[in-house]
Amino acid sequence: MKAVKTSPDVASTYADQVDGLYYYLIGVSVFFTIAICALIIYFSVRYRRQSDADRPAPTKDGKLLEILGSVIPFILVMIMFFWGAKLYFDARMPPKDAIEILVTGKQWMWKLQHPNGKREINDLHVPVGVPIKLTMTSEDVIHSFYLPDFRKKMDVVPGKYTQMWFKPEEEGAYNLFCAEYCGTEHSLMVGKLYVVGQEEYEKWLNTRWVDGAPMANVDTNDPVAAGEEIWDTNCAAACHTGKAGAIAPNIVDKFGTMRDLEGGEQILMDENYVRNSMQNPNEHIAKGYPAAMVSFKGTLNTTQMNQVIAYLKSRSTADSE
Ligand SMILES: [Cu+2]
Repeated sequence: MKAVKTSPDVASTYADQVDGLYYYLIGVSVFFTIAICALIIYFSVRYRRQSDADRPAPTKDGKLLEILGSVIPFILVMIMFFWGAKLYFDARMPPKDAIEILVTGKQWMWKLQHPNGKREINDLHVPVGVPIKLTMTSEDVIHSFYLPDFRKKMDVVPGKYTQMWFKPEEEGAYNLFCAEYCGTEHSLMVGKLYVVGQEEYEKWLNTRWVDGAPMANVDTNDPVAAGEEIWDTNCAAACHTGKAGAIAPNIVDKFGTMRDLEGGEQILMDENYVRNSMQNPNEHIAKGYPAAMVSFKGTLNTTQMNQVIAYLKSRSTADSE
């Protein structure tokens, strides 16, 4: 008989941990559901009107019962809380040595870009044993990047960046889904994650040819160089110069640092801050400078904004994150 599959394959130790918590939740729920149902049935038979069971006066003082009735559920739910919180924090904090891959969701495909600029559509190649950080955004509606075998899922939202990470531990091909209904062809917004050996990944990353045949959907375009060009041609180099009398602060090497704002607040210069500043420059005004920047909303597309961010990251002198 074919075994019934109760969950997707397990592709990482994190997936095992999520399953552990999941089974704990199911176990607690099933235990109490059965216990409560069984007691309801037992009591309704035992103490039915016609039965001659003992019916002593109600207990007024049940301290032990009260303490057990509070402490046991408290312990059970605190286990859920701390276990869940630990897994949540693990999932939210990518390791520093992670390879960063840019993900753009679009009706109805996944566009992916590797650190050297190599691009793929709906396929994602990653090396085994190395943490992979995904920095994700959408060109249209909300999508959700879902790797069921890794028990990792994160919304991909237009106008901002979200992140998720995973560590592939075994070579193989895994499913990649969009898990947020995003239009008529949502169900076709699927892809494959290919976990390959380190050497194979390097080779794959640095060649446009595999087995003598050109690979589909491959396009290399160095995002840092492209970002620098955009930076230089869009007044950024003339405004954010750092020279005396400049109308904007010199931020070219400041990615990952805290920036002072008018009004005394500080803000971290991260992907979301840079992107938001390009689109809504007057939302956060740098301390000591006029609100003089123009918006690049509609002028720069998602890819170009990603390139500008890649350039600023490459120039950063901060110990990033
Ligand atoms: Cu989608």
